[in-house]
Amino acid sequence: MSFFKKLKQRLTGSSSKIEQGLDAIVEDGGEEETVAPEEQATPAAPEPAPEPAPAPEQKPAPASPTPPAPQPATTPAPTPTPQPAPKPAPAPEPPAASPKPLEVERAAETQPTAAPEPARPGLFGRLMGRAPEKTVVRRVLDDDMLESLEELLITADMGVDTALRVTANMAEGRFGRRLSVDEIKALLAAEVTRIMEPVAKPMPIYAKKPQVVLVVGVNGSGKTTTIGKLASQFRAAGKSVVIAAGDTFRAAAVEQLQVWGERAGVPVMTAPQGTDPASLAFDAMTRAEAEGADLLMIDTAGRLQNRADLMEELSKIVRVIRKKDPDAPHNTLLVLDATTGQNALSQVETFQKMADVSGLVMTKLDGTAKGGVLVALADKFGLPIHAIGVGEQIDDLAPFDPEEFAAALTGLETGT
Ligand SMILES: Nc1nc2c(ncn2[C@@H]2O[C@H](COP(=O)(O)OP(=O)(O)O)[C@@H](O)[C@H]2O)c(=O)[nH]1
Ligand SMILES: [Mg+2]
Repeated sequence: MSFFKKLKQRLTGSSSKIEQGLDAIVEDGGEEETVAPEEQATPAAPEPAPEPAPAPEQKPAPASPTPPAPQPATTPAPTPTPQPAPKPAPAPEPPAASPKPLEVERAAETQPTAAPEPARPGLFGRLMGRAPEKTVVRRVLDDDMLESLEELLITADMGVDTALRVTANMAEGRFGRRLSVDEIKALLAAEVTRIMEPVAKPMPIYAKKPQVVLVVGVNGSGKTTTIGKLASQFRAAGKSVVIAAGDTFRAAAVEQLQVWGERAGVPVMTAPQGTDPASLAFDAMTRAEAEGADLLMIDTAGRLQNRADLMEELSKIVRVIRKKDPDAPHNTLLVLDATTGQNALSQVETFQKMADVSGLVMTKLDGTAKGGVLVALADKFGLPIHAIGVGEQIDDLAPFDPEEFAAALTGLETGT
């Protein structure tokens, strides 16, 4: 099964919420119209969109509001541009320039030719004795409808600011026009894609050995699982990996990581419960260097209840591994649980204060109705989204694809 189908199936929570909401909005105050025969051929054709929304209140594109990702400054020469990123094991090269037919986007870039005037052509069709006519419900895009759309996006966890910006851009140049549910979906998907595209970046891989990947996040967000999945993907890509079970606080966490290590075929360095994770990280670094490993992934505890302790723990790990490599960690991944919704935003803020977060992994996008939070995160922080988790199995981690995500989130039929 293609990953897109899987994502779509699993994002049902989010997409059905938006779909049902849109149905209700258009139904409320919409009118049935006959679909022109030429329109019937392309049912989901979006209204021609204006040029890439000039949106005056747009934030300066959040390219990187934080200190630029910890690009290893000197030693580890980044590999040539097309980063051989973590890929799902069996998956074919994710097409860099995604050649998927994305009518939505193309439409958004082309100037409106002539707005498809709905209504009338039905009569023509009937006069010509054409096939049975189809109808579609369209509603005039006015203030009321915009407000309803804003509310819907807020309930889908996009957050107020992002929801307002998205709806404003959707309305740009279309105020007073009649829109169907499919047309709104296409507009929404195009807008979401536009916001997400700049942040969809696989985790950069450097020539430096070992490349140290520190994984942080609150308890239960999916750090250990994500490390297992990533390790498996790196292994499949021919990389040698060492894992450090740095969550020494809970014995169960170490066992869990050992299981993942076995599944992924990757050695896991452990230390007795209660050991200083920094000394474990140091030992793991020594081993990874001695073995010439490509990657060292360090798991951490996520006890936010005691923020000062956690902060101290993380900074000590960083201090210690920097004794061996001043540029480490080369990546600091923040793992977020999509089901926490808007709370993910405050987690980013908190962890940015504690660590030099270089990228995000969003887990548990399967079966949550809060997938919209990813749009809010991209809009607000602009941190790269390296991968998304859509299940508990080892291959349930995928690169983040904005178009697929937008289609899955909005329930847009793409014919893929
Ligand atoms: N459905 C689903 N469950 C996940 C995903 N990622 C992790 N989990 C589950 O979330 C729970 C917590 O994960 P864990 O890796 O232990 O989180 P940690 O405390 O941050 O290390 C476990 O039951 C995982 O199986 C995901 O993408 N989808
Ligand atoms: Mg864990």
